[in-house]
Amino acid sequence: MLTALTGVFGDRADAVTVAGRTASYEELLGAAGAVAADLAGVPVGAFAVTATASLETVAAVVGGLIAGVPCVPLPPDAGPSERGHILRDSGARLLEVDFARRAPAVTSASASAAASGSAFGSASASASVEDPALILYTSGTTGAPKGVVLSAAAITADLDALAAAWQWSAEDTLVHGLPLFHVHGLVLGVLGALRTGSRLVHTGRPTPEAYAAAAEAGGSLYFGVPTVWSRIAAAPQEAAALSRARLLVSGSAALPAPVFRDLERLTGHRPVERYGMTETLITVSGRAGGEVHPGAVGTPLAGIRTRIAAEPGAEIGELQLTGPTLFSGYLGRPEATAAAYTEDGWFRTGDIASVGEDGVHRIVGRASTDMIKSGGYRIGAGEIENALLDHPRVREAAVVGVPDADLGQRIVAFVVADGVTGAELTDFVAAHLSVHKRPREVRFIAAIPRNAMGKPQKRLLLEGRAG
Ligand code: MCA
Ligand code: AMP
Repeated sequence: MLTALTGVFGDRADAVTVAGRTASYEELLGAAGAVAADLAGVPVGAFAVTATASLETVAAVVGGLIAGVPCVPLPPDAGPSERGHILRDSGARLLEVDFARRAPAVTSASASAAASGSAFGSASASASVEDPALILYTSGTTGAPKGVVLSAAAITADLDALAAAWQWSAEDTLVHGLPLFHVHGLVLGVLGALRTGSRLVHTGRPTPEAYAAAAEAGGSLYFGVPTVWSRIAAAPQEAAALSRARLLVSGSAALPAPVFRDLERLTGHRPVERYGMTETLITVSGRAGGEVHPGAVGTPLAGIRTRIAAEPGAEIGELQLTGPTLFSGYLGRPEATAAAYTEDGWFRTGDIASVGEDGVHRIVGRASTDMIKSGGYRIGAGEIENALLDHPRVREAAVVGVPDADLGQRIVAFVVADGVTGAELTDFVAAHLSVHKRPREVRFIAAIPRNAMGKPQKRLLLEGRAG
């Protein structure tokens, strides 16, 4: 990985700013070198870091790349259940990072020299680009989150394809305020900046005010999930500041057409939408300087092939794809990995899509009601249901995603329980899992409607036809 960064390690004093703290590449590499030295001292299969929006998290990830040890970023607000699961499942050792501690031997020049030894840039001669670089935990429809193993090869293939699609270069200043434990904020938002050599300004939180302030300071390329963009579109003054930007990019969930149009009106920019998954990285995107349309996610990136698995006569169906950006598998779950592919080796996204004659892709829905996207976070209904069932007063639980103007979908929990309030159940989930996984609404019902197999009939719940 660091090889790719070689050309960009300059003497820029303001290379990376996170939540108001700025570091040069020299300082970042020094702190990352200290992390790498720690990792070299105690052989571990993977290490975890509490992925706050901070320079420490950036140093940890880069340190892992130098050492050739995969990093597991932990959501900082993860409660004991989620945190415990991730640490146990990955076997990762939790590392504390002190940004002030530097390994003096690691300078930009020496990192570049070390990097030239292997494509990964690892200090270890045996490391390969096919080795795991990151393990990101993400929800499935049932059960606890799975570790998605991403190699340096997949990450670099994706970042290079995105750089070409968005004309992203060292001339850019990338601005975003997304969490550093998912693909969007971490892979694109941190490693993308390091690979292209663009300055990075992470705003801490993705608020309209922070994005506008970064525009005044020279921000050119902006990332956001649709919730971020709709909040910006609702703040005309802040939105107007983004007219100085070069490119606005939206992803992680569908950008509503009215938000697209409001952004165009307020900023003068038609936002570029792109589509991806933790398991595949970003695979389809609009192009800088190309035509972009509301509701469309563009065309496949370089090296990606897509197909629609549709019933005969139908034009929409499951989007399936192949390419160099795909994950190496779910950690320790060969059956789940195998189940994610068709027999002829295409990855099943679970998203329903259509492709126009011009090759432009549109995502029209998801195959399963058990996968919820709220604020751009992917949340499995099963994980929330299990957390609710851990509460002693809850007898039954069924969780669905309901359309929401701000979050895209909001989590609604239908529960059979007594002697407990909705607010108490919300707090219970927020405390055991992550805060963003909490139900925004709890509805008490007499019984969960089930089919003959005992499976909850969630469509009835969504249609309000359950008592
Ligand atoms: C409220 N809070 C609570 C509770 N209620 N805390 C504990 N218990 C409760 N019952 C507090 C929280 O602590 C937080 O405090 C505050 O309420 C707001 O939290 P929340 O409502 O969750 O935040 P939000 O403002 O609604 O967040 C909107 C957001 C966020 C900023 C857009 O959803 C976000 O960052 N989304 C990005 C997700 C993302 O990056 N996804 C990419 C996945 P405090 O304010 O103090 O913290 S990667 C992907 O999808 C693929 C690859 C792709 O295509 O990109
Ligand atoms: P995650 O695993 O968090 O990376 O979530 C991946 C899912 O996010 C995909 O399977 C899609 O359902 C959704 N997604 C990502 N980008 C878009 C987009 N531009 N439009 C619609 N859905 C998207």
